[in-house]
Amino acid sequence: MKKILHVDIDAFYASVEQLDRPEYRGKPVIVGGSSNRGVVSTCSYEARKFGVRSAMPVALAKKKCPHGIFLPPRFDRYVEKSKEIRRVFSAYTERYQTVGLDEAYLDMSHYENAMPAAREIKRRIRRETGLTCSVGLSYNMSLAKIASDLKKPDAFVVIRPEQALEVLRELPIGTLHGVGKKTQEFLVKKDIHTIEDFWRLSLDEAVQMLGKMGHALYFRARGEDDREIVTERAPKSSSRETTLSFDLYTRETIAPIAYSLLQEVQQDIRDEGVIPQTITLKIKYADFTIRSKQRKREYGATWDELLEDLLDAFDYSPGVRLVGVGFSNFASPDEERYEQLSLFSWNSFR
Ligand code: TTP
Ligand code: MG
Repeated sequence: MKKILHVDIDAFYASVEQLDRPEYRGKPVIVGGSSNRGVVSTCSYEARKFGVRSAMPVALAKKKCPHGIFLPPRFDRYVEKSKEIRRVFSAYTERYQTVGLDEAYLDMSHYENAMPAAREIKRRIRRETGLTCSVGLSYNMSLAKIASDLKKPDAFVVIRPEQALEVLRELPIGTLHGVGKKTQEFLVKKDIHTIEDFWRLSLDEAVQMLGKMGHALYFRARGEDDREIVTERAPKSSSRETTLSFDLYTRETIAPIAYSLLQEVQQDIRDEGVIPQTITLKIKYADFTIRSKQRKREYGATWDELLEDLLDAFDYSPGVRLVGVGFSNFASPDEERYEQLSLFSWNSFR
């Protein structure tokens, strides 16, 4: 049996702000705005009491929590803290898989008893980084993540094999990794609200309804997940493109398509846990000639801004039939280069 630990820092950006500015501790801190079109990145648990949430417009957050402390994100600092956290992980296992900056799965199977080691990791993160985290320990990735989320913040939750079904039974279907907002809405329309409701479906029905993901979810709903922790480097580039149903001739009509591709490809790289340094915009014209241009991640620039800049660099008047957005030049989060990367904003794709 595998032993998997999932670690997730509590209110990550907001906690870093409270760590660096002690006068903000115990107060509702809301991080967001500036480079991310005015949405909340995250907020401290004190702010959550007022109903503030990630991805909420900052304007709405101000209504809900007028006395909140609103701060712009400082991505450099979050990347720095993320490195410190990873340093703790690597003292316990070589096999860990990061997701974004504040989350990771650790393979602890080499421990006879993983509990004391897991407790120590949690304590050391607290002591060495000043941040609290929630951890979940179980026998696969899906359950470890569910465990770490059950009693946030500052939680330590173990799900043993014999407890899995009982824990899963009552959880909302959206708790399962792989059920996004759209899938959840779709399932709720079919009167499937909880994981127990999902158990009603046969494997065939789940696949018919949700395709390949239905297959994975059928098993995850039953506490089965055979995914392995991926430590090796993911692909060297990642891109998305779309062929248009008719030619477009202006920047204004092409920009929204490019932005939505950017969001998709950001989601892809987030799933892969890699940090790109170069963004490419590719345009195929009506006569099938292809042009592409790249921008390197500059200090302080967001991907949105770099894409904006790339969009300015093309002539659209010959007519465009395909648009592509790609990332390349990946740095492993463990490499030194990672330190130099100025930001890794998730706001645009959550
Ligand atoms: P999460 O781990 O999802 O959230 P969190 O750490 O702030 O809070 P908790 O885990 O205690 O529920 O995301 C980690 C960081 O990612 C978060 O601090 C800010 C960033 N983020 C965004 O920028 N936009 C978002 O929509 C979300 C969910 C997170
Ligand atoms: Mg977190």
